[in-house]
Amino acid sequence: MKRSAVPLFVVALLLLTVLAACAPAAAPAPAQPTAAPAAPAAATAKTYKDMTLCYPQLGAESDWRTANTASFKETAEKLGVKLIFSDAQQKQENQISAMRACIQQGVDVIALPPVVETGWDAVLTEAKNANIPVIVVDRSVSADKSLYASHIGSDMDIEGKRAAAEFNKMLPNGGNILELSGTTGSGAAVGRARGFREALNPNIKIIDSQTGNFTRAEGKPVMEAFLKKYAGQVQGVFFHNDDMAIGAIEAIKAAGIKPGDLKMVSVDGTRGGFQAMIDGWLQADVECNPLLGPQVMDLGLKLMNGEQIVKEALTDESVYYPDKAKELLPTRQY
Ligand code: GYE
Repeated sequence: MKRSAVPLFVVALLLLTVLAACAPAAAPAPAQPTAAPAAPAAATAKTYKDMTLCYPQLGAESDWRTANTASFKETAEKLGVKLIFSDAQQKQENQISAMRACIQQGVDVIALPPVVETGWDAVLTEAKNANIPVIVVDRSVSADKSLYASHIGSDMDIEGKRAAAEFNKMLPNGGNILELSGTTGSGAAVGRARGFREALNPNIKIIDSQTGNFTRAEGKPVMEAFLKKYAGQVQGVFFHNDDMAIGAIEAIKAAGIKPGDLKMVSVDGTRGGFQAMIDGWLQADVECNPLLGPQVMDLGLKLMNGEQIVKEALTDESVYYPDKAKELLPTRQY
């Protein structure tokens, strides 16, 4: 007998229709697109263009500082960061009021280059209470580490030790030296003086130490006074920065002293310092890098996105000498 003429696929189709009709009508298919989980929060990560960064610069006392300011301004411009910049003219109270204005404004991040180490607890607490992270830049603060997010800058103690090592090499039989130190109470001056004393050979005596406030204008008269007082009694001078060295060199020249008569070491490695090495005045210049803008803004963005950042980021630095000064000078960025 011949089988039914109804093709198999028609039977299958009929069966499917019956099954579909029997399915519970009260369960409409869920609307797929709206039921999908919301986009992950990472999609809203902040970018540099969202950042308002407060930089209450401590002053404009040196070429180092000028380069540091330029680094912040140029980096902000390049990245699209909104920078609130001020110049405290080396006065802590000005830095504190600039910080308070930034807290009031509700900035995203404050980067603080503290003129001195102490006296920051109150304003750092105010920033913390306002949930504004503070990155301490360049010099250090003595405040509790819980009051700021991170510190980025140079190891000033190591810089002092590097300078001492130069005198140890140049004065193997000992001698008397002078110190022209930076701003009293600043992390840079405290650290450099401490490291220097720790590493200096005991046969080398620091017979006097006076501040020149990191400026050329103050370095010169301090050196003049030194030369009047200690003429013929000293073999060297340690300068806490190049600007004071440059100011002092004017006084040294005026006193008829020739390059090399006094052994001199400075800190920073600015173009002016390089020129002083080329001219024979400085026998070594300990590097201190001011170009901190990119690293600070990178850390700031990480903080805005709730990422973990390092508590202490120290800059990698070295020592420059006269033999390479001429060749390197054109490549120096500050
Ligand atoms: O060495 C000096 C400047 O804090 C590292 O400050 C900075 C120092 C720098 O005035 O030139």
